[in-house]
Amino acid sequence: SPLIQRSDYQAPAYWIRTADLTFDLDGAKTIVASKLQIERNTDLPVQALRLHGEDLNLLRVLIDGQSVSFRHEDGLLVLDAPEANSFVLEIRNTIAPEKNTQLSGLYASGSGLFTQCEAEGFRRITYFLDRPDVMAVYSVTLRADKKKFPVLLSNGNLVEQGDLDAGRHYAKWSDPFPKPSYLFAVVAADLVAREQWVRTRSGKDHLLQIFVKRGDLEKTEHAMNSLIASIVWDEARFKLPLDLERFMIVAVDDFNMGAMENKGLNLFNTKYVLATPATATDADFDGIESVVAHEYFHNWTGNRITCRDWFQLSLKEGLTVFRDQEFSRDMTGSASARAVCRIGDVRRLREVQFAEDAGPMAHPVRPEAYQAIDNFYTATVYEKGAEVVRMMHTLVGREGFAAGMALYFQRHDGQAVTCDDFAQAMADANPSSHLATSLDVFKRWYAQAGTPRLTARGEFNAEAGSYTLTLRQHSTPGAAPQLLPVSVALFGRDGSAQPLQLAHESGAAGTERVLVMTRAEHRFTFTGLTGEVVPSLLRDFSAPVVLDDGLSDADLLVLLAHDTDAFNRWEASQRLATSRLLAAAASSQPTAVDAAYVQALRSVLRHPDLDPAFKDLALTLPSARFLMEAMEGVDPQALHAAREHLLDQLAEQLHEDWAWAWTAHQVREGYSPVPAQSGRRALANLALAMLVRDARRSGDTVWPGRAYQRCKDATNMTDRLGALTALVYAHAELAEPALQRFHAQFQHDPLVLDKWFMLQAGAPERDGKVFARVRQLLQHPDFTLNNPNRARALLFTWDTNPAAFHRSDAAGYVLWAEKVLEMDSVNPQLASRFARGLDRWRNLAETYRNAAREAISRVAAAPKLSSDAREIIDRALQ
Ligand code: BAL
Ligand code: ZN
Repeated sequence: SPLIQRSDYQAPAYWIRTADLTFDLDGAKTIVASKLQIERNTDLPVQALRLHGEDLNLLRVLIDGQSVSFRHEDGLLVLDAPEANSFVLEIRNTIAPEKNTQLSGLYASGSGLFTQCEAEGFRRITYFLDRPDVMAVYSVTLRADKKKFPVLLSNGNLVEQGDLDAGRHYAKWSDPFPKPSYLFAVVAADLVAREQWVRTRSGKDHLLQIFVKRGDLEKTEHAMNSLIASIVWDEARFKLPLDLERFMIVAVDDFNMGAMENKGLNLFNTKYVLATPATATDADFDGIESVVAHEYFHNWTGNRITCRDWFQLSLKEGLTVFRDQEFSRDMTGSASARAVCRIGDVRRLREVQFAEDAGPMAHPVRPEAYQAIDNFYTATVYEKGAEVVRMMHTLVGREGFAAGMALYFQRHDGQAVTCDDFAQAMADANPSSHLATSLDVFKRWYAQAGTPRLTARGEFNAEAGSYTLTLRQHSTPGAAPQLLPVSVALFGRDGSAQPLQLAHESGAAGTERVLVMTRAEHRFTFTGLTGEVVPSLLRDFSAPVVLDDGLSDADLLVLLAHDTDAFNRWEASQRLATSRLLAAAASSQPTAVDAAYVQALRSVLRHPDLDPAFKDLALTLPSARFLMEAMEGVDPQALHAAREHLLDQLAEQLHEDWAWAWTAHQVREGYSPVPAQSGRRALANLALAMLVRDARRSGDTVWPGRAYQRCKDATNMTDRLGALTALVYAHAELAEPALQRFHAQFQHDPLVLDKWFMLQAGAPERDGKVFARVRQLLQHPDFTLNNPNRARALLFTWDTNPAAFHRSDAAGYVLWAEKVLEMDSVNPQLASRFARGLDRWRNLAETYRNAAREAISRVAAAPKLSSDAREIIDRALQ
């Protein structure tokens, strides 16, 4: 496929004003009749009408009731320009949903039919101008067998329904809001709904519905509560009300994404809808809350104002991720739980997005070119995009940001716009902010790929009582300096926060402030200091950069003990761990851990005031994925061995402390997925994992026995899975019987079975056992590549498990190549995601690198490869 360039954007030659669609729904053959009111775009020269279409069987084409000639060119249906500037185009075609294993367009899942149209799935339903800047008003008639498909849904409002001959029935839906085709949706299935009426501030009543399979209704309470909370929050924080009479969520088993924000009819991966304490973990409950919110928030940021073209994807995704992150933080109800959310977000950003930005798929938040747009639903567009919005928020403040949002909607409601339009509205609403005065510099965040590096060095002048901080940014080669908000505080060696008085300023000084960099180098001198200070920089991770602040262990221990910013306090724990792990991985001898570090961790664990959720994060070592990005020429086996060895030592030396932590953090009240409980469960589970690990050394049987007992009698999934994880990760003897029990107990619950696969594929490798298990599980009767959740649970977990994937005998890479090809023939979007498992192959040590190149080349040489996978593989080899 050709490369599509952002600079080639042209307005559409035709507009589609209304789309009147009729579906005769059937799994084997669905007939689609489309009647489109089209207007020529008179700003452009007269040209042929070119319609997108893919895997369609065309029956007829009429213009104003007359049949016309057409031709196929480059996958487009081409009609000579009609004489009239305004005309009606009628198309009739068929599609085969049951054969659609790609899960894009109209497809079958179980006994139902569902759609996924973003980004370019609508063209797999009928011929259309399938681009986001063409917005039409849709009316949809659905006809189907009533027994098989009792529920018939589409966007908007139900205007009519009734019975037809021969056991069939119909429903007519009409959506008053003009929308791009990617927001279109249809569902025909045997479903039941949880329903709830809500009244918004204007006094209007709205019907909320969550549709699921029979038997799953009791699992929808949390999703419904999350939806109601999202509606309330968006109206309170941004004055954005629900604009629909009816808001529907439908859960589907087979789904490529997490969920999809179709106007008024969100489709959701069951993973982000269904939860009960017995089947879902605390993390699952959080995931549901954030995805329900995310899709709901899209109704304004995405649907009311949409993207002009797919290069602007972050316009809606970065902004909506920022909104859902803010929502989740606001929902926690405490400062420390907010920080825990932030740490989780940054952890994902650094593990996934920083790696992406350093590899062959590196691209700016607003990409310049793509071959398959599906490949650009990335951590960069989503998570880095959200950081860009967060930096705006930092620069203009909470009120200023709300004003910028208001101006954005005032200017662009109902339009398809660009990232520039958003930034301009934010700047115009805050004219004296750094964002407005350095807007061009700020907008480099949209244009430049790569993670900037920030070097900070401080010098204390005892005589002057001053501290000079020099900040230097190093962008990737060829890139210009970016605007960086650097949040800073200074602590005395005793841990006391110091006033931040800049040399030229007068007036009262606070103890935290944001320094704004717009150039490569800045120098700031703070005065009025009485002693040496330790800088705390980039507080709350105020910019998505890699920081080199040159702090010593002694400095980091001050921050770990005293920093008032929980993020940087956590960061200190990670830095102390990282330097030790990198040194150990580089050494050929097992490295003994130092007492000062162990004591610091003990102090955190035993701290009377720190939140258990925070302790869990601070005592969890950085992941191998994170560490691999801090190294060059990575030997994944050596890194894994170093990490395991450090864990073993922490398990042994903190044994008494872990035992205390386990006992002290049991939750005795009834289950609720609130931070006050989930933090305790997380810390208790970490402690249990360490105790079972240590039993391997000591031969103790009590802790593995306790874990096994917990697997049997836990009253919630978080505790049950925590105990099972402890056994499996420690390769305990009791792991096998516990896994068998778990499978027997949950074999009829696909989402829980996914956890069973994931747990085994993600276990720390030991003597090749995990890899052997993955091979075995690929043959398991419950495994299939046709269900994306299941494929992800096993294969995507495995290919991010460093020592089980990166093997010195290359067998991991051989299996990877095999599975990329197999998956590609079923579901290219899924395959191209999986193919990214070797993105960072050039950063591996030589033997791994050579073997990885060979495996990628084998995929590249395959005679048939989808354009999705082709793009990933070609870029990997470039
Ligand atoms: N728009 C695709 C799914 C999501 O980001 O919500
Ligand atoms: Zn989204």
